[in-house]
Amino acid sequence: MEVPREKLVEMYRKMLQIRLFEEKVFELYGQNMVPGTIHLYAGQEAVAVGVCSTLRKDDYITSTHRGHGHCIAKGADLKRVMAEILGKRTGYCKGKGGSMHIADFSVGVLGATAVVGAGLPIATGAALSIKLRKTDQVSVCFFGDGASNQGTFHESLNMAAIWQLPVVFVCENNLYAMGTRQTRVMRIENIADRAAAYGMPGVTVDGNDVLAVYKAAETAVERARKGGGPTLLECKTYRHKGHSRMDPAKYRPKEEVEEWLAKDPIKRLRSKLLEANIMSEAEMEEVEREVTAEIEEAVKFALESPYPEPEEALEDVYA
Ligand SMILES: Cc1ncc(C[n+]2csc(CCOP(=O)(O)OP(=O)(O)O)c2C)c(N)n1
Ligand SMILES: [Mg+2]
Repeated sequence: MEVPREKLVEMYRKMLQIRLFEEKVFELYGQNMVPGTIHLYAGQEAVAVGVCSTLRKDDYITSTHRGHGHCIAKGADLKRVMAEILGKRTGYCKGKGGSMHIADFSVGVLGATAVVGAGLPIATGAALSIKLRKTDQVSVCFFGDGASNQGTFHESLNMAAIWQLPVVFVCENNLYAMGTRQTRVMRIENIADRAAAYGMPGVTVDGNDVLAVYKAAETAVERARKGGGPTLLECKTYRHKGHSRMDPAKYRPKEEVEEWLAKDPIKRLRSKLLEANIMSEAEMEEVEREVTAEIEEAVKFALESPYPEPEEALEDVYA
């Protein structure tokens, strides 16, 4: 494998960090500690990690309602993400945004949003700002298959293409938008085919293979950084759980769920690293211990933090 060992170990660590972090969030939700709902990323970790592993700290990303993984992969602080999810004052939005509104400009996370498709024009605008400022940063937009049917998708891709903006559009095609299967709302199988309509490369990869995602993202990011314009990168993946915490996902055939659980991106990377003698079982256990400790620290920090006071409700509000 041409990817350096440290990079591979780091990717394994990040994917595990996202998975275990969210398992904790799920547990805390069950204890009624999480205001609002949560949309878990389990099963899709290879997309955020594969893509963000090709980015610099000063590159930008926009995220979605299913955004914990994107923010963690881009380097957001676990403590502040956890505190925000629990509605605490030490969180990224001082506890007033919650799970779907994490942003951290210091690591290039321009923001998660609950509005499906809203990240597309924001990432495109950030790419326009990069072009006007003449820096060599890159802007990346994560969005779902459902979002690719929003008008914002078409407007953003067209504009990015005509202006050759440094943006990579990463479609996480997990086959469903809430309970709606892609086949019910699209005549095409590969969303990347839509790139042709705007005159940019469209690439489809196995989104549960972190190395495949990494390689495709590396090509697209390099192209954008060198002034070559945008790319639409479609990553085929699957969410392990329902759409949100309230959804038992009864609309998915049992065999389909089993097939995708067997393609778990973390298990796959594990086997690859073991087979290629890049990491040993013992080294993996060590990484797991470290990650578990970091998450426990984040939970402790969040639980011990205060809630915002009612008087703070209107602070930081633009009017
Ligand atoms: C503009 C808008 N329309 C509808 C919704 C309700 N909604 C929330 S998530 C979602 C599905 C999104 O599907 P997709 O883009 O595939 O992302 P996924 O949930 O699969 O990650 C919908 C319709 C919304 N939040 N915003
Ligand atoms: Mg989807």
